[in-house]
Amino acid sequence: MKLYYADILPQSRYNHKKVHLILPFQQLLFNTFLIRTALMTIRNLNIEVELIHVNFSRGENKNEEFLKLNPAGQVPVLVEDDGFILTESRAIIAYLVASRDENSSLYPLNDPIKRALIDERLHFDATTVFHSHVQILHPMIANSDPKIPEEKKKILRNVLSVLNGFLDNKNWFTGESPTIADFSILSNLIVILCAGIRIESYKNLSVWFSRCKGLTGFEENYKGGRMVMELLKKKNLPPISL
Ligand SMILES: N[C@@H](CCC(=O)N[C@@H](CS)C(=O)NCC(=O)O)C(=O)O
Repeated sequence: MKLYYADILPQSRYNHKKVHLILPFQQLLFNTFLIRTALMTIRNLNIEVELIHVNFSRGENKNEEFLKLNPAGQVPVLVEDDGFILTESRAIIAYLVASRDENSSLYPLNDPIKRALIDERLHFDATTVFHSHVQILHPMIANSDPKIPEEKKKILRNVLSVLNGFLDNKNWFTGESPTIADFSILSNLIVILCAGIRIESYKNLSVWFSRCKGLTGFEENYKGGRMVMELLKKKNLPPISL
């Protein structure tokens, strides 16, 4: 199995020696956390993967060979040894669990309701959590402008409240054990935290985040998120306050 990915820091992460890539700022925030979610799932399933670096700055994600794998020209792309190709990070993590450990509580195949709740959270993450921070960070970094319109802050505060509510009386987003929904939301939340946003007032979310520190692959994921902090500093932008 191979995983096509892109990285953005000059030094290698994920033990891949060939990673020497700095992407334009506009791409940066969209880039890494989807890969981190796929990797966290891979680490938790303890499966082997060959990481294949795609160099965006050389247009490798738009060349003919890559577009055969993903016509959208995006990573991550998963390629199985038998030629099966899969794109979309959340589809990839669900497939990884289903194909490698059908009894895993990370995405229980034999429990349609639990699985549906995990899918519900994954869709909320993809459609709502993702945009709530990208719509703030992307223009801020691209324009080196610290001003954030109040309505954008309100959207993000609301998303954090909703996430906090999802965790009422629960240790994890869909119950008493972590699932791929937690992995996916965690990668987004790491971006939010590394941008300087405080979540202490969202009690459930804050406690959940501390709990996540015990997950396999947490450190690697968090390390990837710190580039947001580095970027804000590099551009002389203050930490975001909501
Ligand atoms: N919905 C897709 C989004 C994939 C995506 O945005 N990938 C970024 C990097 S993480 C990318 O390849 N960007 C390059 C481009 O869009 O040209 C997913 O969840 O996998």
